[in-house]
Amino acid sequence: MSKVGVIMGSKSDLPVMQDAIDILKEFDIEVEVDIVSAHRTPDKLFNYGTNAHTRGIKVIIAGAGGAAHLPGMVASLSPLPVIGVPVKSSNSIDGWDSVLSILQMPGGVPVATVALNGAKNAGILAAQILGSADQSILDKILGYKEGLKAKVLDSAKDL
Ligand code: RP5
Repeated sequence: MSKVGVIMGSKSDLPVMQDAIDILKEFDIEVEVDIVSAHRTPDKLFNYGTNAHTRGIKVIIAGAGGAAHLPGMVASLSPLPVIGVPVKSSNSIDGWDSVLSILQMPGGVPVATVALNGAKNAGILAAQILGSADQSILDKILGYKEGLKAKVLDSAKDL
């Protein structure tokens, strides 16, 4: 079964990254969660980046804050698509540090960067990537979009 790897630089990122885990579980997608710090556990980062694709992970979601090098470094090591989540950590300069560290990747090493604290969208994007080759996941995405539409239409009924 296809898995999504969700990693974050610190356990302090978990309250934000939980949104990705929750939405993936809503789509019945298996999630492997780990803490991998680019700066504090560089060996673990290297092992994760070079091996994730060998154990059924198809997409990696990497969240980090501050000097957020985790998504980019994982992307440098892994052949898998990497989605980066800039986390607004407590000592951040309004989150711009996280956003720019993840966004401005050099040519050849893409990271699909979502909004600041946008872990939910990261989870949906990962599901969509898996869904492009898996009809049952694609059907769940279609259902999810129908739900979004219904909410908006319902909200307009009692204006
Ligand atoms: C980054 O530094 C982490 O991703 C986190 O967002 C931030 C703060 O980490 P802690 O000091 O809370 O462990 O590496």
